Amino acid sequence: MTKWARISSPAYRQPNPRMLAEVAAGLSAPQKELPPKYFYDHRGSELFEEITRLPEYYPTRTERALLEGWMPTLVPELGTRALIELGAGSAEKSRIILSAMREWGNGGVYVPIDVSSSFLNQTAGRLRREYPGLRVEPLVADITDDFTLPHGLPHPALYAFLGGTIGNFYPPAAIRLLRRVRLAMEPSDRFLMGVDLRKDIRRVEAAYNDAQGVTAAFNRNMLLVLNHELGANFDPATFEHRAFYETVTHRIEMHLVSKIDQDVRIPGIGLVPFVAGESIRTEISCKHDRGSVTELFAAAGLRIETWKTDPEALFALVVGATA
Ligand code: AVJ
Repeated sequence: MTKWARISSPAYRQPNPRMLAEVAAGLSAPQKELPPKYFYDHRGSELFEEITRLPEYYPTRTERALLEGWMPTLVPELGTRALIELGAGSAEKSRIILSAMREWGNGGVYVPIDVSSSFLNQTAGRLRREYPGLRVEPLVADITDDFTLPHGLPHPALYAFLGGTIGNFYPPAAIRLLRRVRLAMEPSDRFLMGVDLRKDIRRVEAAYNDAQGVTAAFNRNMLLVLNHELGANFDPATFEHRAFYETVTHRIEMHLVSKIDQDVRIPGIGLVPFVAGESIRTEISCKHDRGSVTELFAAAGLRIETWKTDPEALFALVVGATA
């Protein structure tokens, strides 16, 4: 096959075997489910950026204000020489930490890790121009999978997992991820995590049911990702966005609800039947408090060193150290 033929051939002709297996397993479960990482193709990443600017979506701007207030003192206190960021995306908030590293007078190393190579490489190029003294070493990896953290970085290193993305993980998976970070940490290293906090249900539900329908478009985009990557024939117009808070488990659940009885075809999987009203769970977003984070950390060999929230206690930034 020529190079050109390979480029013009649609993605689904060579489906990612891991994706195919995850989708097959998720759509054959009694409660159909898909991993939220499949929101983030280029369009999905754009839609998420749009979500972060919505008036209802408080997490991003709250976390940013916390970072702006704290990083200029925390980074010199820790003496941070390397920043390793899990799920970096557009690295918008990383700049706050990188600027503090530069102020503090150290060139340093930045390792942004993300599943989406498209956003990652764009970001890496831009950051190299903006921070000439910085070594930028992007890593394309799936942090929900067995990924390897880089070795040989200068210490103290700061591992960062921002945005409240830990909320996407069921507790056992969250603990596995935190353990992986813990194993890479030396005693002088720290872990900085953003967590969305438990609060008035109406406030949380509004953040996932915005008036402009951007979250609904973001949710439905996952079906387009499946169409493109696997050659599925989902019609997004036949699925409705639904997001609600589960009080027992303290989490938002996002679903796509089929409006009709239908069979969807996915090459390599077959026909996936839906009855009207049946849903696919596309995301959980767990909300935390200091107690629940203490438990997750303890299970991973970490302890909370510092816990900081905004005045309304909407969101927290946590610094973890090895226990
Ligand atoms: C990127 C996982 C933190 O859970 O709030 C936003 C994703 N989903 N609106 C979140 C999301 C719907 C977001 N995280």
